[in-house]
Parts: sequence; C-alpha cells; structure tokens
Amino acid sequence: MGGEPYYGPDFGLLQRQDPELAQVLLDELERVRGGIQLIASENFTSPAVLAALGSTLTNKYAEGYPGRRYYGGCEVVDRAERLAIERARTLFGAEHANVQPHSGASANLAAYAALLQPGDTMLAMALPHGGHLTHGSKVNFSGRWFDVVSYGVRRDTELIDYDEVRDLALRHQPKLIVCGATAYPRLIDFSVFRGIADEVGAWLMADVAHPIGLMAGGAIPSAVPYADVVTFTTHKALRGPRGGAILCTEELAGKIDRAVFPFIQGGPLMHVVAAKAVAFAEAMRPEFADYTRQVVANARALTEALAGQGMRPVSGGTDTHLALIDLRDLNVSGAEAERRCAAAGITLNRNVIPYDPEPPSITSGIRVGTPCVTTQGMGPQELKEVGTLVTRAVRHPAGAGEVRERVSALLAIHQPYLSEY
Ligand code: DSN
Repeated sequence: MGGEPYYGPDFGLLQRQDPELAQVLLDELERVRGGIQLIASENFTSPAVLAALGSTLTNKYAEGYPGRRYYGGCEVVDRAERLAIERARTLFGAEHANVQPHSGASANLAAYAALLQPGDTMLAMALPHGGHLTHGSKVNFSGRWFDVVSYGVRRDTELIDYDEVRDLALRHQPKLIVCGATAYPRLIDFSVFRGIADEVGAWLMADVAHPIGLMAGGAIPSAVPYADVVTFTTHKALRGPRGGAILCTEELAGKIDRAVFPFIQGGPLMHVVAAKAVAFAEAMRPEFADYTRQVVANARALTEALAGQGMRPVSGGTDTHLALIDLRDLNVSGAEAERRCAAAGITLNRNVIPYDPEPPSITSGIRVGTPCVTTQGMGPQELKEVGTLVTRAVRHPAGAGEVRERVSALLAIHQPYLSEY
C-alpha cells in the first residue's frame, strides 16, 4: 500500500471551481481514513464504481426499460442497464433482475406494491428484534398501509423463533411473509421460511440488503433459490454504489418491473445503474469470494475478542459480517458507547438489542461490522486488536487518547482509497 489517495474523477477541476464543496469531499475522505469504520452497513466502493457514479450517465432521462423507453437517445444507457441486469442474474442465479430501485426502502416498497393491496396482511420481523423500518414499523409506510403481524427472536436463544413464525402464519394467513434483517448476526434458514410460506399459500420475500454481498461471494447460503422476491441494497458488503435492486422469478417479472416503474419511481439513475453493473462484475471475481470469506472470519475474530473481554454478543456470536453487543452488564448505554468510541477514533452505531428496555435513541447495545475494515486489508489478528480497542474505548473513556494512537497505528498500514486500492 502507499501512494496518492483516490479523490474521484477530475477532483482538481472541482477544487478549482468549487473549493468550498471540494473541501467537504476532502474532509469526509479524511474522516474515514482517520478512524476505524465498523458500521455494518457501510463499505468502500472501488475507484471504478466511483468513476461510473461520476459519469455523464447522470444526465440521461430513461423512464422505462431497455428497448422500451419513453425518451429518445436511450440506446447507449440501455447497454449499461442490460449489462447490470445480466450480471445480476448471473451473479445470483436469478430468473429476473430489476436494477432501478433508488434504495433498499424503494425496493421493498416496489415488492409490496407488486404483491399486496393496501390493507393486506404481511408477516415480518419486528424492528426491535433486528428487522427493518420497512418491515412494518408503525412510523413507516409499511406499517401504515398494511396489516402487519410481527415475529421476533426467542428471549433465551436470541435466535429467530421459527415455531412462532409458523404459528403466526397459520393464525393470520398473511399474503406475504418477509424474512431478512438489519441487526441479526446469525444465518437465516430460508428453506424453513419457504416451507411455512408454502403451507399457508403466501409469497416469500427475502430482504437481504445486509448479507447479499456475502451471498454473492458464496460465504453464506443464498436466499435466491427459496424466495419469490429478493430485495437488496448494493452498497453494503456487496461494495457497490448506494442503491437498491430486486431479483425475482420469471412469473413475477412483469409485476415487479411495473411496480418499480411507473408505480413508485420515474426516471432511473443511470449513472448508479452503470455503477451497479461495475460492482456486479467485481463481485464475480475470485478475489471477491476471498473477500467475503475474510469478512466473516474477521467478524468472528472481532466478536470473540469482544466476548472475551466481557462484551456480550447477542445470540452468543456471529455467522455473518456483524455482531450485536449487549452492554447492560457494563452500565453503559449504546448511545454513550457510540460517543466514547467516536472519541477514540472508532465509528460504530448504537443499536437496540432484543427485548431492549431502552428506546432506540439510547439503546442497550452497539452493532459492529467488518465490511469496511476487510476492504482495507485487515485480517483476524487486526480484528482481535480492534475488539480490544472497542472494549477499552467503551470501558475507559479517559483513555481515549491512547486508543486513538493505536487506531492511528493500525490505519497507517490499512487505509482505504490509496492508489493501489
Ligand atoms: N440503515 C441500514 C443499516 O444500517 O442497517 C439498513 O437499511
């Protein structure tokens, strides 16, 4: 490693033309390079992805789909979208792909629009147990427009209670069952969900925004063979641009496409679609498979180090890229731990734990993840040290300066966005 940082396409021009805004970009780059990033849903895209994002494709209106647009001049951007669709289908072994959703929330909105009518019943994981806002939270469209029944994790094992899922499905006869989570460190058994969905005649949707990158690299089993619809984001472990996508069976292809456009979105963001194509191609390389296995090994090393120092992992550990840490025994809230870690140069987020007595603004837990640090080239040895640094930052706030020095030493070797990245 070494050399000049990568700033994005023609950064010099931006600096000359708009130094104020250019400084924001520089400061953000300095922020991420000056600390350890443990937010489980973030990553560092490749310079090639950034180049596509910074391209002239952002100028083009392309409502519709390749070969069926409502604007002239789409023959070139059609090629970008066709590449993205074909690469997504190949990468995930899916019958159909829609690469236009602007985000994971938009992908979920489109999936619901394709499969449900307002007032229909859906069964999904509760947000306080690791689900997502769009899985039926009362403050979200999903909770307002649908009759949502929620399942959660068992109090003793902190694992999904599949018996409860089946009982609720039999009792409420949902039209749609949603599996997938944002703060669940364990593997989800998609075959069990498929069986329950078949038993009650429901559609099965897997929102795998978090682990889709690990599935792409083969580090964990894929949801695609089991779910009718798979929604995901492209910017987490998958390491692509910020955005969403949907995979589905051929049977649902028309419904999903019409739900994305014209039902919930207008013109697609063609520069982002192009960047998704770049990321899908990168994820097909053998190095990406190695990366995903390393992400999981690193998460395990980090979690074991934390557990060994009295930071209890919810469910006892992790099978994925993230861990959820219960801080109640330390008498430190998640919000306070987040602040203490920030003071020591470590970025992570407070997170509710199952059956959390604290509200989401405070929480009793923190969530840590390894996609970023793995992209930076760290391995299990470094992650053990990161576990020690997180523990010290949380337990001994007065020693933040010392932790920060060790963070800097680690970052001197492992920095994102150098020319050899
Ligand atoms: N907000 C994302 C996360 O951090 O998990 C999920 O959408």
